[in-house]
Amino acid sequence: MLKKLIVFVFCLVCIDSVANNGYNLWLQYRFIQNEELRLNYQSNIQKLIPVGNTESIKVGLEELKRALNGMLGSEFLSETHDEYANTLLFGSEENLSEDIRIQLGNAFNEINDEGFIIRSFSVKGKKYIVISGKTDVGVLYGVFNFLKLLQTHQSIEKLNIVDSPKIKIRVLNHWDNLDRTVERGYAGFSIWDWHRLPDYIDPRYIDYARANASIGINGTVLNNVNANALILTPQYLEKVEALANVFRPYGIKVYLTARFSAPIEIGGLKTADPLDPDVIKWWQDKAKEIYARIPDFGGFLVKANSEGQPGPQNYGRNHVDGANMLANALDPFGGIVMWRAFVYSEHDTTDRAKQAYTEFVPYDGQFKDNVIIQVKNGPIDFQPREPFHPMFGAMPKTPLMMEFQITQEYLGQSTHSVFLPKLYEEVLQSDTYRKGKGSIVAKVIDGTLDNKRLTGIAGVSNIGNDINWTGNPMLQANWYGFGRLAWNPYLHADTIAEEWLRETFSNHEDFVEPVKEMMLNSLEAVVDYMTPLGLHHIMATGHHYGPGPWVSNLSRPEWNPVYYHKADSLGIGFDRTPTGSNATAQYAPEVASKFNNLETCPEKYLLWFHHVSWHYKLKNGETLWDGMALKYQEGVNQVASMRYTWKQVKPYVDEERFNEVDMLLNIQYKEAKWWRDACLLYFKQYSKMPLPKGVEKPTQTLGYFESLRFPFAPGN
Ligand code: GCV
Repeated sequence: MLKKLIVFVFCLVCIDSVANNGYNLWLQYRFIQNEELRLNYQSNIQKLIPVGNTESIKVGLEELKRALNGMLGSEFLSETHDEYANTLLFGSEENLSEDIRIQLGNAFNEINDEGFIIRSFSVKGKKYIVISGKTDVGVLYGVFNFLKLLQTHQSIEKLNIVDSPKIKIRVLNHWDNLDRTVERGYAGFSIWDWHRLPDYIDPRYIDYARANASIGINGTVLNNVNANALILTPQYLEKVEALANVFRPYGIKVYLTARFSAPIEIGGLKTADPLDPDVIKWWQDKAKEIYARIPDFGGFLVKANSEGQPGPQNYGRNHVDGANMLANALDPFGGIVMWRAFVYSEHDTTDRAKQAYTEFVPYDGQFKDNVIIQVKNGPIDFQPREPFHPMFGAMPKTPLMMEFQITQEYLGQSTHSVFLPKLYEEVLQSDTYRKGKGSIVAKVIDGTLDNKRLTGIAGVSNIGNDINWTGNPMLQANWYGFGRLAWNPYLHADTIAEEWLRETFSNHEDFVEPVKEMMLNSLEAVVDYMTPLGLHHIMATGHHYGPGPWVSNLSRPEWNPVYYHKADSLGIGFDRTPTGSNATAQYAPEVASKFNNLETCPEKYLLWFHHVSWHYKLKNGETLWDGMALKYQEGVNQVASMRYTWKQVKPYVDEERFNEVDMLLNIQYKEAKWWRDACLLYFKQYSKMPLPKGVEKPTQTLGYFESLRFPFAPGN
């Protein structure tokens, strides 16, 4: 007992004395206190043998040394180990000796070019752990996965892991501007120091690449989709080239957003008409120029004819004309075009939720092979909860890539601890019924539903130059989780949360279990205190920080929250059934009928699809008004319990990160109450019903909430 106590106190001292600002993300490589485990790892890895001499192998070796020294004690890997030492060997298939290759058997047939094999075996009394793949980048992914085993304290005695990414293009989208502001960024300024590039290579670029490679992200779109054409000038391409050179060993390709009007703005042409021969030639020459600098350049991401961005429609052309013209320019070099489907028009008076589908679905099958359409997860815009985008079930002949938002534009920004893999999982598991039951979105995205060759997934980055990268240590989990789901869209949020917690903070069960639960419940909490029961887009104007259900005076109808909630004296909600906008008709009949029918429509989407009376009876017997008010309260209660949980795990967390998360949870709690009070006071004007028992009384008036202004809210 005494011994246990001493060990416990020692542990506390260790944890507390190590300052941790979160910069190292999930690549903490903490010293393994458990001696038995540490000795076991040490005896299995006495010698490191890199096979091959490429940059990817070299960075793999550096990572292994850094990690093993951190976890197993400094410099335990002695150069003097004899040839019988147990060995960790890593290299690609073609560089392995025949003896080693034979041990890996047919495993190479089971992986793709980015996949890896980790296998342990003994030959003549000597133990081997071999990490291999078809390419050196595959090997690097294997190295990071091996290190994950160690970081999460798993056995390395009988290893036989064979794994490959299921999606080909796994990219972060940075909405970073050239002046280093970040659109919808809540973690400081852009990490791209354009002014000092190309000569100054910030070490952060390397750490960014390490972090991405560790979760299998293989591409980065460096600049904002609201694009500046200057990025395509030689002055900036030189800087882009420098970044591409840093990222290459880590398997990360660089992509750029292409401003459709660039031929005019930087090319001196009079038009950007995609069918104009001079415009076509301008883009072909631009592609040639880019590839001369960056031979593995990934391609372009394009936001066209959306929210004021220029596009082919400015010239009477369509999305196919625009995307295919750019695709033709990139094709000779193997580049792709990611063409965004986030479009809605002020001139279209139909439901905004229907517009992307209406505009794109007729073009199914008309895009070139190297075009992929990037579709947001839901039909409106990254709300705390949306049903899946109907386009995922409607374009069998066109590659569609998922766009998730990792940055929390509408989910409390970086002060609210929300674990987004829960949201991603919900979308990926949604059934489109396109080919009958089981046609889930994950199968559309990984291409298996329709045998697609080009597959992709994008996450709008939450990274900035804050020391902890994401402005809140808990939100690093969303970058991590996006990467893990991009690698394997069938993973469960539960698994991801657990891995991340073990790697990032502690393997102690008394830490992992409660904090995992807190993370897994955090999405429902934010949905409840912001937009329960299918409410959506009732955030304040512009910056989207805080509630604004009362806003009704913006120039475009679909920018106003009142457009979405439609509260009136009879009830609340947007009727998207056949009696209303009929947006449900864009889904497969099985899905449409489920959403149309009040009996079968999941209550989490109730007010997304239906306008119902304040007296409507929910499944639990409560009236809609009471149920809604109680949901708002439940969201607040959930944050209270998150705060409590966090306080309980103080002994397992370093002081710096503990305090930071603690303070942020306090802000979240305050803001959850703000959301509850402001929304309930506002909706109460229509329901004219009292707050049910159990819901706290607001301490401010509606007028007070309406008067709040945040002229310098970030990310706007
Ligand atoms: C980059 C929303 C955001 C915009 C963003 C846009 C998009 O409307 O508020 O900041 O612009 O989505 O995804 O293009």
